[in-house]
Amino acid sequence: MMKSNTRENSNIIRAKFSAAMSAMYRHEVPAYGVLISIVESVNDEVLSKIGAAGLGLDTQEDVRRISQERHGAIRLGTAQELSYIKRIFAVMGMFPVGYYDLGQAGIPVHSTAFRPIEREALAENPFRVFTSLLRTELIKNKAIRVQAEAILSTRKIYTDRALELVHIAEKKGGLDKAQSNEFVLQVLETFRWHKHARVDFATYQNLHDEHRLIADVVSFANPHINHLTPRTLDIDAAQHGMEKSNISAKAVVEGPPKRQCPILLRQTSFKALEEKIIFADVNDAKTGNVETGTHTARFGEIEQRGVALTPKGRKLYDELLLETRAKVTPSADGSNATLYQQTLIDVFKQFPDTWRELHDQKLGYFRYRKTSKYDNEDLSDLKALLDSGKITINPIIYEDFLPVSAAGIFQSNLGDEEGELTLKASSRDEFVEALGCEPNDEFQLYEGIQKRSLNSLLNQ
Ligand code: OOG
Ligand code: NI
Repeated sequence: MMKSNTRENSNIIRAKFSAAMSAMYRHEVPAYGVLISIVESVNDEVLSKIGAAGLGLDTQEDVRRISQERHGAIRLGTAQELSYIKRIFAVMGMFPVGYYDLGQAGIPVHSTAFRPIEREALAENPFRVFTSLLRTELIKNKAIRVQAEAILSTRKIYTDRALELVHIAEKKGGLDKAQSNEFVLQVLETFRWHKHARVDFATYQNLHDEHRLIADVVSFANPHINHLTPRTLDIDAAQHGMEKSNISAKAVVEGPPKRQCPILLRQTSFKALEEKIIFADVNDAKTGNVETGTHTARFGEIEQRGVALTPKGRKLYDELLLETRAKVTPSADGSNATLYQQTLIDVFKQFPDTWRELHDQKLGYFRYRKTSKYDNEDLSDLKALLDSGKITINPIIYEDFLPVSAAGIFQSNLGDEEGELTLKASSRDEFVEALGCEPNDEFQLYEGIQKRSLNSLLNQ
């Protein structure tokens, strides 16, 4: 077989894609480049203080890759766009996981996360894309709804060549190196920012009056990537770094509080930029004037991840978050941010904060490793084996998203005046139909990793 025909591993295609997105976004949004340097210096400092071992980093993890992007986000307009993106991401080894109903928070989208699902693939390159689908049925004004759907139905967000390469990959079971390089460049076009809107000023205004997000999805020729998110080892330090660099940071860090044993996901972002756009009814025949306006959609975000929780752990997390928010609702202007953080810390004292408690109470997922003391023991009493140091545990990192946090990220980038929509109940079935399959269940994936690690003890 000729070497040039060798298939490129999907992990490599994903890594190339994530690097290409990063370069493009830094160029498009210079503040994002500043954010990356803040994250890099915070991470360097943490690593030099406590080292990779102190962080309990996965042994497969490459320290040099710590500050790289972990996720991005896009918002699609039609079922067909979603079903195509599923096929495009599959070529990169990314599959839909989870269903997020943002409607509950007054945001007219529902979402899934396309991500690698195998542990080895995650370790290779964990890049994922939070992918939302606009729910046009929520547009109250019927004429505008019909118009928005008509506008969306005529756009083509993927290049012909990108789709051709998807077909080739599906037929041949992959792409060769040259094809995969071309594929990455072609797919990048879908996420590029274009300052030319596809609609005129009046239409933009009408869409915007319904909801800012509706204008963001419908007015443009393609679903520009709206943020990228590198991983930080100390999100509180990075948040301070943003404030010091005059980057307008979101008022509160979303998710659980700072803890000894990090759980799930903590996130913060800088506010979306106001960018100049040019409307479609551009040239005034007499004056030659171009009708311009501004649009806010694109921002930067950072994240810090902890252990994945079991359904029992997740239930406790949801309850404690609710309890916190019943006491203090974080206001968009940040005026009660300190009180909110303090309340969060206090309420979360109810959440056990050692790995052993999280493990023993079945609140989190872990991988097991045998130590030199282990000698083919019976695995029925894991606690005894852990007590005697015959086996040890490592947290399995959470790879997904949190709906309340996601809503907070959306909202901080939409302006404070939103929340007008009265939303119908979620429509998971519709989303699944548009996607063309059931998304993977995140709990099953983590449980599978934990089980396999247990089984591999037997075979070691
Ligand atoms: C997605 C917001 C959600 C996250 O990290 O929770 C998200 C969007 O603004 O399109 O990315
Ligand atoms: Ni995000």
